[in-house]
Amino acid sequence: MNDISRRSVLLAALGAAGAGALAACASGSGSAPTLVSPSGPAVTAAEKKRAGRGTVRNMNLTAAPAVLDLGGGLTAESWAFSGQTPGGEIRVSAGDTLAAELSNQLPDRTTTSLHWHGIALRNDMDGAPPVTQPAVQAGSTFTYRFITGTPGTYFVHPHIGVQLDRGLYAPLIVEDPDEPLSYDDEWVVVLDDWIDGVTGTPDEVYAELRQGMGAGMHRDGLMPMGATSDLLGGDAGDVKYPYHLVNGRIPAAPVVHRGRPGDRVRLRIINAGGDTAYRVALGGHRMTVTHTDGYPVEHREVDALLIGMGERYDVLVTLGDGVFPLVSLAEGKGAAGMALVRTGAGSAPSPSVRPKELDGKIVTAAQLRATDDVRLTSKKPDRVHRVELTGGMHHYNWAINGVRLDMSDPAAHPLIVEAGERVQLDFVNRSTMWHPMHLHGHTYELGADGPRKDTAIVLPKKTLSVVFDADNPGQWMLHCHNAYHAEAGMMAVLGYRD
Ligand SMILES: [Cu+2]
Repeated sequence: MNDISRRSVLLAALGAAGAGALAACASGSGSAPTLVSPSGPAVTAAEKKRAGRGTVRNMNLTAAPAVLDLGGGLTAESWAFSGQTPGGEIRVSAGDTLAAELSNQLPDRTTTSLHWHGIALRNDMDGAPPVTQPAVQAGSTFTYRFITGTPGTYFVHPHIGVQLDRGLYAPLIVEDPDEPLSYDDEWVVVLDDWIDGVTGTPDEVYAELRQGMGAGMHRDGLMPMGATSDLLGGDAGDVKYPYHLVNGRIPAAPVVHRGRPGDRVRLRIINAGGDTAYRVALGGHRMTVTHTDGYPVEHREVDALLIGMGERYDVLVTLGDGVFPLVSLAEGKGAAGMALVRTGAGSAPSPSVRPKELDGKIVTAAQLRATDDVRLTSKKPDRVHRVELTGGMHHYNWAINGVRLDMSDPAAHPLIVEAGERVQLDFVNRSTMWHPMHLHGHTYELGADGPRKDTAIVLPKKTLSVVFDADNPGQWMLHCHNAYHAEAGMMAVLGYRD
């Protein structure tokens, strides 16, 4: 079958019978082996093994156009869940069954999905069309139903195009019924880089980027050369955002967290940005890092964190007396977002404040260690995949192992694993830019005893090795969490052999 007719067959199969049909069709395409079907018996069996508590938590998320109030009189026409960004916090207990109905009210026949970022859930609820399900059509609904597993800090966002860079995201907190940490209060902090409805849409930004640097990146929306960061090993990002938000607000009209002096607060910090790593500090405070990407780490005191797109960090702080800025510096880009903590009298700091902690002790994931209870047993890997991160700005041809993912046939070049294997992925960054590499459905371990994570920064020209146990059968996306790099093709399918 030639490429074009094979594609039409695949698309027809998708439309007719969904992801199962796609898997069956892809398996007949010659060199590619047969993969576990996202809705097949192996996936059902894995879900049965999950320790569900029987409690079902029903909720609705409506993806629709919204005029968002970003504060200070600034509004932006965008797309959001239930009219606000971030969308309303989703909070469940580990073992609850989450039943979330997505209603797609987006304009212009835009399809969408919900991806439960970081959750090791059943494959057919992972929300990554066309691999795990057909895209949810405009005007229709789809109910995601799955048992939530490991407690921690997660978020939900669409997995289509560059929709992540709209206002379509919401925090997802899975509480531990036997929470070992003690604290007085919690504060969920969602960071985002904002352009939609201000100087252009994310789709317009992507169209410009796709022309490559050769065509000249003249538009205001694009990052001129010179966004560099030592922490990120050079080039910091592709897009110049007019605003950086903390919990949906600009620094001139910040969200305020109120507490009492001496309160011990757990901050759950989520980077929902499209193209920005943030350096985060709370003025006048040190932070104790307790978790990253939902999993506990040996506690470390830091002044500031570096958090790439898709990463999450939990920290504990003991609040001082007064008013303090929580600043999210757009790493290498100069601008920043801000929120405030208020425990007493005092005037708010200037929106352009840069607390000295931003230049203090910064701990990155590479320096953290998993706690004993979540560290993987040491074991020789059964399989090693070399995952080269390739491409560049000139042709905007971001890829994995030189192959840009073709969404009309995503499983054409899968990275194969088998259930029960210990798998090692060697991320070899051959490009001159950093990439936050995200694996769906699993939480890998960095190096021999590093933190458990699902998204990790791979610096330019460096190699990062991660290991995981292949214990969640299906077809899982492995990709850069830069929304524009992923859309350009820096994405692959990691598939379990059937
Ligand atoms: Cu990337």
